[in-house]
Amino acid sequence: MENRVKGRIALVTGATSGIGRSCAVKLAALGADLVLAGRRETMLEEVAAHIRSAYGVRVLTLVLDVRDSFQVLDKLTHLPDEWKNIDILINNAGLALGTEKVFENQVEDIDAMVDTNVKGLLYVIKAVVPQMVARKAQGIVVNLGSVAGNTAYAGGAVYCGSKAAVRYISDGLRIDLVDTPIKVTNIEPGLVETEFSIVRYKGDKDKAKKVYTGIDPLTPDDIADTVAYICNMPQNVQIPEIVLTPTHQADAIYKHYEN
Ligand code: NDP
Ligand code: 8X3
Repeated sequence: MENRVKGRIALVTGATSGIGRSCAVKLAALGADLVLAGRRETMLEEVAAHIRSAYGVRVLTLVLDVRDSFQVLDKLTHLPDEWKNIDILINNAGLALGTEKVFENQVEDIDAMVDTNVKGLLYVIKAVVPQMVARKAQGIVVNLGSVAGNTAYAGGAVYCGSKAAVRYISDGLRIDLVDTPIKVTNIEPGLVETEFSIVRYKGDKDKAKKVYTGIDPLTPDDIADTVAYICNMPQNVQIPEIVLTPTHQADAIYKHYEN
């Protein structure tokens, strides 16, 4: 397959860990220059240092909380000239918090999920897509949805609702960009072993580990390979959505665990 990523500028949000980190490494391996964003500065610098030394591409780090609209718009619309033409946006920052019934969810958890997964994703789109449109770029927007956006499950109403929003925001964005060369994909993974469940269970690593034990989950590299595939498609091919699950997961609810 032709390499259509080399020399392009990619922004990855949530690049400090998991899927975002793997996407950053994969895109760098293909020769993209990277803008890496996340809140944890030390981890961001560690990822950037690894990528610079392993792949020799240019990397700019941005300590950024996507929930903060001012920060997102200010930092992403005032990039140095050599960075401002972002061609590929991997809109990945996101999280789940808690598994309570929806009427028992903590207010802070509701706010964090909606503010990050929905509003943060929209702020980043608002900051990045206009320059793609203005320069008639062959841009690519990849949003991280989830199988949770297609089927609600017990204890996941807010998270599932936020990922359903990502699905419809992706569809709406694709419609709004239909007269441009910009392509929009919603990736909808099932279980991927990352820090996701440690965050959801608020640091309880034993509980988090059980989510992935006995089911041979997807890895962040599986998602990064898919992102590379999407970005390498010829210009006439758009992939509106891709659902990926581990072999023993049928959808957001039906899963088979080996004992
Ligand atoms: P991780 O917890 O490993 O990574 C989440 C990333 O999001 C981190 O880099 C974190 O960085 C960043 N992030 C969280 N909140 C913010 C914020 N307010 N501002 C900026 N960055 C933020 O989880 P995953 O890699 O699994 O998750 C990545 C995406 O994939 C999420 O959108 C998630 O919903 C989605 N997804 C995950 C699946 C899974 O099973 N793991 C399946 C389907 C979708 P930092 O803390 O440094 O800010
Ligand atoms: C993450 C996948 O099934 O844990 O989006 O909600 S799941």
